[in-house]
Amino acid sequence: MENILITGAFGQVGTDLILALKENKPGATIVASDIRIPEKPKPGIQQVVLDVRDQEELRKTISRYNITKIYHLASILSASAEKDPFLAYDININATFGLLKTAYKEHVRSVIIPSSIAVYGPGISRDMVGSGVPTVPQTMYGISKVTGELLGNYFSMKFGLDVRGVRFPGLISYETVPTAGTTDYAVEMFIKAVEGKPYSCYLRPDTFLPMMYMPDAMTSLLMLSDADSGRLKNRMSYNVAAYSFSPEQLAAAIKRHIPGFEVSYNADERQNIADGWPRSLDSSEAMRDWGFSPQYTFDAMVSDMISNLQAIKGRRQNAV
Ligand code: AKB
Repeated sequence: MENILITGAFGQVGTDLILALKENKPGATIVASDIRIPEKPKPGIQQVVLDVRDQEELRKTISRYNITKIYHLASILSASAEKDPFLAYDININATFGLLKTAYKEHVRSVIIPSSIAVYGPGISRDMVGSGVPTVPQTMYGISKVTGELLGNYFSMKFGLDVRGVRFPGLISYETVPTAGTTDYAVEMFIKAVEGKPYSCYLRPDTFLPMMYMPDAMTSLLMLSDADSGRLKNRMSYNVAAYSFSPEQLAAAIKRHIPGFEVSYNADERQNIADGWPRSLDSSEAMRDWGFSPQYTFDAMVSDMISNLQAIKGRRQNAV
């Protein structure tokens, strides 16, 4: 039976991963750790306060729960990393190295570390970017994600620790509001539309970025984690994405459901980050090696997001 530790468990990906693991891995022990945990314990999981930089606390947690697998999600995302690159280096690089070292020493069987489209940098052709395209990022987040990939490969080769990773595009979800990335505008736009408020977008209207709906992102993580190791030609850097769109295309799609919705555009420093990232990804290796293909089209994602956010709003109104 698996005993699974999630770091950064109450962020955007972790919140959905807890739900996905509960559904797909019944019987597994799920230990959700984060620097801050919800006051009200979530049912069916263990909640642990853990600063991922504290290797001794990490070691104790692994040992106490006899952890067999770690999803290492604790990370400072792109926009926050540019505001505090030293903190980002510490959490994204130093703590990732510490986690891999501790996982190896404590005989954890496997570690999954999501990477990001941020590994790519300016100077490449930005369309249908494959995993073999050189990764020369100019942001601290991108540098840290490339380093995480390289460290994962190193620990796999040198120590036989089974480390795997996907390069995520922008992720769209309704469970948690992301606040530290460059692709977060998409979730913010949905939320404002459902609240009946206008939205001021921090990216130019024509900024194309690869994106994916969270249920597909969860499927990709679980499929990669369960994939036969012999089939993995590329351990740490599987591109996954579903579609690409720009803010103006998303606004138009939302307006088909909520006609009065208004969006204005005021690009800020996050535009520079987005301009260095791919416009679209080639995800064919994930399909070839472990059969991943996303289920949600752009239109299906937009409808599902709006109906889920409307349901959440309704529940909140009823609770008042
Ligand atoms: C971000 O915008 O920083 C993240 C990412 C693409 O990794 N969503």
